Amino acid sequence: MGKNITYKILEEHIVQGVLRPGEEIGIKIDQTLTQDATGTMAYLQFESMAILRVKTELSVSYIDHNTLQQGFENADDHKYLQSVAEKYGIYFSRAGNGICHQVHLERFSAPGKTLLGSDSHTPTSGGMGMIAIGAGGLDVAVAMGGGPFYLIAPEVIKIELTGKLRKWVSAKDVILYILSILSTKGNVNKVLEYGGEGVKTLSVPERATITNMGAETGVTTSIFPSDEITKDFLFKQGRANVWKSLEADKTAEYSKVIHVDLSSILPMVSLPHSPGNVVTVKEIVGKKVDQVEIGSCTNSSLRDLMIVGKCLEGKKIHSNVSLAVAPGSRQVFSMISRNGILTNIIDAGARIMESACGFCIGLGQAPSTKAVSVRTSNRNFEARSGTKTAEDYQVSPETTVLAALRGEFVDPLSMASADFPEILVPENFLFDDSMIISPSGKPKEIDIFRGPNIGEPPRNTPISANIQGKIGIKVGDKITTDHIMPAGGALKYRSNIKKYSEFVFEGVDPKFSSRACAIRDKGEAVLIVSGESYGQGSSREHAAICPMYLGVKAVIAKSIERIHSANLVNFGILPLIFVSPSDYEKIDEGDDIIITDILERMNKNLEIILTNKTKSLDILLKYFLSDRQKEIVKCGGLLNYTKIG
Ligand code: MIC
Ligand code: SF4
Repeated sequence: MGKNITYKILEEHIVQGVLRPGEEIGIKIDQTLTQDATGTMAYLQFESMAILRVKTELSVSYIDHNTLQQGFENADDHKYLQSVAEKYGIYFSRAGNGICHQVHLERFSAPGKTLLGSDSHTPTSGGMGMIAIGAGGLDVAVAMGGGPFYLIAPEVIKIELTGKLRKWVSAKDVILYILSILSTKGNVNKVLEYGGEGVKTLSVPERATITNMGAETGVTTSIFPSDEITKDFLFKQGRANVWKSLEADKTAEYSKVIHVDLSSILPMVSLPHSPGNVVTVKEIVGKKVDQVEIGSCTNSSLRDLMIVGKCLEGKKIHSNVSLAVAPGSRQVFSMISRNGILTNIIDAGARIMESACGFCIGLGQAPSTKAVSVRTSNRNFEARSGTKTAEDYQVSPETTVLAALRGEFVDPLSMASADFPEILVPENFLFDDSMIISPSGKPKEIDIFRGPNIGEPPRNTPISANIQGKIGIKVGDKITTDHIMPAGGALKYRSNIKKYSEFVFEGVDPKFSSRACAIRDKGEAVLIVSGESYGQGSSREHAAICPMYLGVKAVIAKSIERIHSANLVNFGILPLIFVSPSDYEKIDEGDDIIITDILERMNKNLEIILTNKTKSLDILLKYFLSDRQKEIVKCGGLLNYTKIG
């Protein structure tokens, strides 16, 4: 039997376990990336491992999230990260150099390698034929220390692409279409592997748009083959030496095949407030638009901004629309400034943002009350933009630019195909890595800079045999990590757990944090109850660390998403699942509960019994934990388990 690309790479990297779908395996990680919002914790954890130099082939620390610098905190964190990078052998991409995923694709990603990143959109590099996975910062710290990364050997779904996209339709529409099929839940421990003739019609940045937003389906990662197009992209980036061909065998097996005819894809949009809420743009034509934001790691490549700039040439944006454009990397920024495209964008009336996450993470550009904001980004959760009443619609660059010009949604397919701007792939990309600082040759001479915002990562205590406590909050389905740990203005407290913990569930129930503290301070455990797909979205381990700090000992849900579940385990919080989902109705906020004999039942692989003392009834709970994970939870988290620090 032939092999698919995913298993070819996994086979080359497996160091523990048996490579069979559903089994836990440990793999060697070749490259890591961190960004500043998750990076400070990751490096504090790395420091506590007392390792002199990273053991990966390549590790890069990016500054791209917290670049607003209102107050000293962000700038201090940047200095901390720079000094750690220089000391421990990590490349450091300075603020302004671009969004981690875009820069990594351009300058570092390499076919056939593994990449672990402390950001959920790390699969962007899957467009280059890598196994690129998002994880919590602690997992990345362990990988930097040379430890394996553990995952469930995935089921591989093939997305068989045929045909060619029509003019005015682009890669974003493809991934939105796939989201309309797969939705944002039920795809845990799967990989989307692209193949078929249609692959050859897509450039590497277009493939990366697709693998980037594959994250919203909840899969482990997405991957494209590495072919002549990959080779050409790498050549033009001055990196042809890292290219290797990577294809699935003709007889490769997949758990499922989804056929997508690119020529039949229509312009798509994800409606508020979920990326999976997808319809065709045609269905909302004429809807008035207040704000247009172009950028983010999904759609800020040279190709995307060239289309935008060409469409804006000699035109002015609609008087009711505020348009902001953030090029994904300094490379893109510099190239559009030299070829006149930036002039078109400026002259049309756009506001030019720095090459960073910015509006996508709610740092700046919050829309007006009840505004319709049209964005090229990947997450349109309620309030993520910074305005709770605003509605975020996610579309392709083509759809955004037409909305900016007309002040309303326009179906790009209503445009003449002759009017679609022809984009020539450049002969060469302009690469200048001077904003990427190499590690120091004299690490002993580097002193780590620590501002007052940096605090030690807190630890959990080993789990006790019985958990006695209260349900601190009961939430519904699809609770994202943005709900649990909001970003935006609070993002600057990422290195200060005590302060950041005050924001847990802020948009859902602003009293949660003080209520949880009160329960914790009485010596009781806090528990969270949730519906389906708890912890969707970002990889931020703060959605586990801060609840842990508030005394949360277990999350009880109908289902929990992959990265978040792993983060809970890493910080010693039990991820528990209702055996019978209807039991969700039998437990409420404020209920007094007790869970007995946890350790013994886990040792015997028995289901766990929760007694709801308030309602005088028992509820059966299960857990999907490997033996290794059980030990981690018992110890109170990965730091205790590995006896780090
Ligand atoms: C996001 O898009 O939500 C983020 C901000 O990039 C997060 C990481 C974080 O919360 O720091 C992610 O995607 O993992
Ligand atoms: Fe940054 Fe947005 Fe991409 Fe997250 S999704 S890495 S916030 S650009």
